[in-house]
Order: sequence, then C-alpha cells, then structure tokens
Amino acid sequence: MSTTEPTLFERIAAREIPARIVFENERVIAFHDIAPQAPLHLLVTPKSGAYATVAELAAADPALLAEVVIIADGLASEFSNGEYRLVFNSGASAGQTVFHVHAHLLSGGLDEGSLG
Ligand code: DGP
Repeated sequence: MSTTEPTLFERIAAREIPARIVFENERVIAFHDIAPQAPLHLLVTPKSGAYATVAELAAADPALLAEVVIIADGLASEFSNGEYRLVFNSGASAGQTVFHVHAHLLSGGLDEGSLG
C-alpha cells in the first residue's frame, strides 16, 4: 500500500477541493485554472498523479498522453475557437509548481508575443 499523499489535482478529481470541472472521463479530468492567463485557461490532466512530468507520462503511457491532447483539442473547440496553445511546464525552474503532469490549454486573445 502506498503512503504517498494525494496530489492537489488528485484531490480535485476526488472532489475534496472544489474546482470548475468542465470534462471528466475514466482517466482524464479538465478544469479551469485558478489564475487564468488567457480568456480560456483550462488544465487537462490524468486523474492519476503517478506521473510528475510530461516526459514521464510519455514514456510510461503514451496513449494516455495522446488522450490528454485530443481532449484538450475538443475542449478548445467547445469553449473557444478551436485554436490554442498547449503548455506543459516541466521542472521548477520552468515554472512547474504542481508535480502531477497537466497540460495548460490556453485559448483566445493570444498573439505571437505572448507566452501564456
Ligand atoms: P504549473 O505551474 O505548470 O505547475 O501549473 C499549476 C497551475 O495550477 C497554475 O496555473 C495554477 C493552478 N492551480 C494551483 N492551485 C489550484 C487550485 O487549487 N485549483 C485550480 N483550479 N487550479 C490551481
């Protein structure tokens, strides 16, 4: 039995912490970022916190990474104009603060100069 504490996003998926959830299936959940950096800013993440970074997820379960990307694409069409930036911060010095892999889906009002 693991004694690892649940991650923040596992706690959101378990409804222990409130969030504006917009999508959920067996393995993936998406919700609004608490501090949006674009008119649409969703976090799309595996429900499991087993993978800290996108590279860990890609190595361990590429199909799940592909599912995250395809779901993000659909949400960009559902909630915005279908065009988006998909960002995975990897490592603290790159701005990662939650070590449970997640895609930032940013859409609307982005231009070439903004990094999201
Ligand atoms: P990153 O810096 O890439 O690890 O992104 C973490 C994101 O998580 C950051 O944009 C803010 C967001 N965030 C942090 N705490 C919460 C929370 O309690 N609820 C929601 N919805 N988002 C959160």
